[in-house]
Amino acid sequence: MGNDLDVVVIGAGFAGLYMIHRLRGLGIAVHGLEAADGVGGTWFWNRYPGARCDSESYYYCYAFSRELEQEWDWSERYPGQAEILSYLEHVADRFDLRRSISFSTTVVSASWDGDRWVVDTEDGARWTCRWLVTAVGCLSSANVPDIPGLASFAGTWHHTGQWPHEGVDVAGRRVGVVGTGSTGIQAIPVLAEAAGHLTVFQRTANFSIPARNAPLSPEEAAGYKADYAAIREVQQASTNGHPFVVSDVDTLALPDDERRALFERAWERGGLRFRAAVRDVLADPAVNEQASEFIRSKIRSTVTDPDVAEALTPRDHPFATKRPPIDTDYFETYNRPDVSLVDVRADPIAEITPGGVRLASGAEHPLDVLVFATGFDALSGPLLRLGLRGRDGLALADAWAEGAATYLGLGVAGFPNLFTITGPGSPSVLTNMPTSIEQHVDWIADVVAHLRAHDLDAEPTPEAQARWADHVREAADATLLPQAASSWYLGANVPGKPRVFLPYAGGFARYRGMCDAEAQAGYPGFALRARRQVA
Ligand code: N01
Repeated sequence: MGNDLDVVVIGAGFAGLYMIHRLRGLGIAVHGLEAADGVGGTWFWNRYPGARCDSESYYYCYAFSRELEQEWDWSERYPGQAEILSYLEHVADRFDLRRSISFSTTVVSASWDGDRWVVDTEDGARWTCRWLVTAVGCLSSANVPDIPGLASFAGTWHHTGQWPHEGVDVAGRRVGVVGTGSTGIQAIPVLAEAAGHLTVFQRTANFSIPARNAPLSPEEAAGYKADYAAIREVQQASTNGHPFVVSDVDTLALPDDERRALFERAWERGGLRFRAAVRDVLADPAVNEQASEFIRSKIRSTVTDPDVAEALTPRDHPFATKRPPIDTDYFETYNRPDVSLVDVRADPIAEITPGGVRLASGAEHPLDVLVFATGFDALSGPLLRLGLRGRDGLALADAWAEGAATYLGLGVAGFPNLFTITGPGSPSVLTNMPTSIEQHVDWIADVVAHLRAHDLDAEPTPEAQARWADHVREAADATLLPQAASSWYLGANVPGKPRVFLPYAGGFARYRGMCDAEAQAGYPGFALRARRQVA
């Protein structure tokens, strides 16, 4: 294998694996570069206790192979990290993908030299290619808060997204968790089971819906397999890539008892389906407040100490304007005598000491293990750390100084022949990721085949990119999503990051239609240039 290729794909998670498979099927010379020593992406790195998918197993998987769909057996309603990793390892073997991937190979820079991409890796190797495809995930750049004194901590600390493969021994120890997003909410009940004492440092109370995880019965699994064609159709026509039909019931018009019964049924069913059970929940503040108040009432009735219940009750953002977590016994965990909640909005963390955490008030919390469930530099972060330089040496960090801007989330003006799977400005994190990934991969495979057939280079025009930025903003503003001021959707969780609403909130089906129209019209949003003839 030479290092000069048609396409280099960076990353070997859901996106990279399928991209390699698709391009190989078109007879295109492709190779993947992966920092980890195995496939899996998110599911390789996120091995924290309780790591599990919030989408249900029967649709958190590839749809491109009918055989794969029928062969693979999921064991639970929501697949755990280890099971998803096994699935992706199976995919890599079944489609013989490993021979097209270099593992333990971290990209440190990639530059367009006027003719090709030149990709340098940490091990000193150099790769060149005509098209560069990023498959680096949206949530792969860990955000560890810059808290004074962390280096002095005498215990061990870990970010959930970089969890040691050998695990962390918390048995009988004093464990602290910073962060109550989806990750913290999954990890806290599991850590509490093993730890001697668990202290949760909460800055923002969060809404959460019970997952209602359970083993998948053989009958359920067989039913899904028999229904896959219909399931996939609903996903493709949906707003979020989930196979749920959003309710058409006007909850504002319902009598109180009927509305409560509707919410109760959705609560009992659990999971992200709760959101779909409430029409207009992200469009109408009055509807949202009904759903928010219902969840608040559940927190009050679950948590026995009224002060703790109040501290856990979200009041600063409408339900689902931050990515809604789903949980197993999250609120119940605060009834344990060995779990304490510390409100670090009222009394912020001042420093980490050798012995634990000290708050602004001077209160000390002694700890042996500190867990940062503090999220990620989302969507733009994984791309920025690749060291990308486009035409005339333009650095991506400079191009995005005012915030990430793309055309359709698929490419960036000034960066020829670069395609970004689930990049900023695409529906990505607002959807079921494998569904969005497959749509992007198929679209990119088609455009690469087109460019190759016609010997063209392509990059988004600045005009198309500016129009798309306006549309992404309008789509977000048509919802309640921007109301969550501290949301990572806005980049608000990373100090200094420009506040731009990053994912496209206009809906998956609508977005897919726009991508298809772009291709059918011959890519009018891209400047297509005949290849420079190299002597
Ligand atoms: O990260 P987050 P996450 N001091 O950014 C707090 C996906 N996911 O890893 O809200 C104190 O949501 C921060 O507080 P605040 C899913 O898309 C998927 O939990 O900024 N606290 C917040 O509570 C999800 O949305 C699955 O005030 C600090 C928390 O840390 C996304 O990943 C499972 C702090 C971060 O929450 C990210 O979720 C898990 C500080 N300095 C995650 N800095 C599955 O489907 C941050 N916080 C499997």
